[in-house]
Amino acid sequence: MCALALGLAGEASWADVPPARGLEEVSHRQVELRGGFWGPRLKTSHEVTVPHALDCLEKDGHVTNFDKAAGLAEGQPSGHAAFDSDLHKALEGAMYSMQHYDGAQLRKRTEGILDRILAARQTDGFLISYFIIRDSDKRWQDMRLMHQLYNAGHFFEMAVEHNRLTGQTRVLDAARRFADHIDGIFGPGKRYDVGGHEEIELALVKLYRATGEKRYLELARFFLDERGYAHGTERKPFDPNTAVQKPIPEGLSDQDKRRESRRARNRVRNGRMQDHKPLIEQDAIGHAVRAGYIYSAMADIARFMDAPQYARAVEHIWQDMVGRKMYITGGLGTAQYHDEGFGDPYLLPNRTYCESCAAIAHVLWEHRMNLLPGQAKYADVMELTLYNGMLSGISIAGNEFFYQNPLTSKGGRRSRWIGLSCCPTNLTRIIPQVGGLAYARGKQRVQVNLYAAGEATIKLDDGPAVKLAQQTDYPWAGRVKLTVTPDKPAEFTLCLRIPGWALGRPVPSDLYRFADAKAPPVGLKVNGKVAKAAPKDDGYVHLQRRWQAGDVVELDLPMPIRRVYAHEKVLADKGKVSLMRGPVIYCLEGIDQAGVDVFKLALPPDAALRSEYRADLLGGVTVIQGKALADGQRPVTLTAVPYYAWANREKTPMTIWVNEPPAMPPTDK
Ligand code: FUB
Ligand code: ZN
Repeated sequence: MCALALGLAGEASWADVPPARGLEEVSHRQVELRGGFWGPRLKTSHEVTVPHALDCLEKDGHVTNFDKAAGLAEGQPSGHAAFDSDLHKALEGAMYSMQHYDGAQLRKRTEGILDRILAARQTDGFLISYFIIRDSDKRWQDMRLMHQLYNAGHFFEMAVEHNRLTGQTRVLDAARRFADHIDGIFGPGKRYDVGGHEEIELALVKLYRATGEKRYLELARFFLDERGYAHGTERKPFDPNTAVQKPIPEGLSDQDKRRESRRARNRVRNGRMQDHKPLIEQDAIGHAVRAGYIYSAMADIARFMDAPQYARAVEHIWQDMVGRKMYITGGLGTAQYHDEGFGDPYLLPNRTYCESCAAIAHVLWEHRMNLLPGQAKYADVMELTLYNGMLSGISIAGNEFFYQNPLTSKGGRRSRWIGLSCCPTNLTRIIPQVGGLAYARGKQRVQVNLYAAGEATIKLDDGPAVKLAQQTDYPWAGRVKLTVTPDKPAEFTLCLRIPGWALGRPVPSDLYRFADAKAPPVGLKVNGKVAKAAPKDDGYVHLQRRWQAGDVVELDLPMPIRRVYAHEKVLADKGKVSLMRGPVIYCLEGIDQAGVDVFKLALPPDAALRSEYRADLLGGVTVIQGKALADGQRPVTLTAVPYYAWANREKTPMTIWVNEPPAMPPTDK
């Protein structure tokens, strides 16, 4: 166990800025996930994903871009204007990872890269390699397209994590200088504008929390408040009828024509950038990565400022998303409008977009939603997205990635790397953070959101430091043993999330439902004595007592195999069923169906299904098997594997939604 991670000293690196509302998070630094499902994944991330990401980024010129910007190398910038952000994300992932695993060599490597980044700093604090090398006079032009604030946001997030890992301030200071520079340009009475790709907003909240500097929080709020208004020197409501439409010039090359038409589309601000009207009037709309980040920031601002309008607005958006626009995997974004974004309500085609970054942004958003009012329904969706739509983005070996995560495919193969590597680098930083999603704390309250083998240390305000050890095979089995060890006997409430799936609901809306909503009873014991497992309205069982070292809580969440149906308005899933067990969504892969076409397989509603843990398969998974019909009549055995694990063997077709023939009428005998 890494002493650094469980020491409480690390928490002191947050400035003293408690949230105005809601709960506090328990940082990943206080949680060690060892063994079980996540332990090996964190280890793979540290040993394989992080070094692989840094290798690819170095090879693709992300680091030399900074050398060029520092005047230490010649040439034009490599890649897209957002290239810096990818490097910052991978470095951030390395920082998280080094909190949990020994990283002497990695530390040397990352510090070396940081030296090269910092060497490119401009005297005014500006630090984006692309604009230092070229277009220096256009630094703050074309804000819809050029990702300036997005790059800055990822730099700030990485700098905060570097500070938390090392205690050093050199990177954090550079982030502050850059944030001060931005704050000098944008804001009330200065320039009214916003970036086309949100991210800086949530990063500024982090920077505020790390430094205590209120201006950063106010700037984050400014960028929220300004969305949906005409920008320039004054603030006026956006009127789509007066949007400037410049004709595309004649005689351009195809590539330039494409770029210009993209620019024209972005000038006519549609919902793609959540900038067509004020955020507090919006539904879930537009590019799903940008959306997840700005919704996260809305929840943050509602938590750290007096801004109940953002709490109301983000809840409205959440209802729209979870009730009409989310895939059963927690994935978001259909590409209906060619914008990597949300489609119309209930329009959820299975050959779809569902970008890995969108799933990650979704996880981060649900985490913040959970902290706001402390309700389990958000952790339900966070868990669903983590185990399914997010995890499918990365191979089990940790070095291949999906950008898109469709629910059906003729055969998929993850890529070793992707040029604009938003998804691989985002996956590099989300896996080592998972421990930080598992708990939350409030006044005299410890909240368990995720069941995962490992140990956490949670310091309650004016209360004890509580060690919580979880022993569990979750998500393959629903038994969880929690050993509670406060450093002194103390009264507090241990809140255990009873997942929606254990109560007969796959999601907290009517977008998906189980064929049979009856749920077997949840078991609960405290020190061997049966306790009531009924959750309160917030979705948690509240165990309030005087806790002493060595108290043991045993939770038993039965995990029957569930058949899931989509809302009848989701035409793509009509006549189809999917399988879920615990929080895991299953799929059929051709390789497991002995020559039977997965798209022609049919699973009768009354077919018996059984589950079996297979240690030898796909890194250890529970598979589901049952009798199905091939070509409408031939009985065959169907084998379903967890969706996240698809495309880790040879390339074969895959589907989550399986045809379901009508039930056979009972025969007279
Ligand atoms: O533009 C930066 C990132 O690249 C976006 O978040 C992704 O959708 C991809 O387009
Ligand atoms: Zn991405």
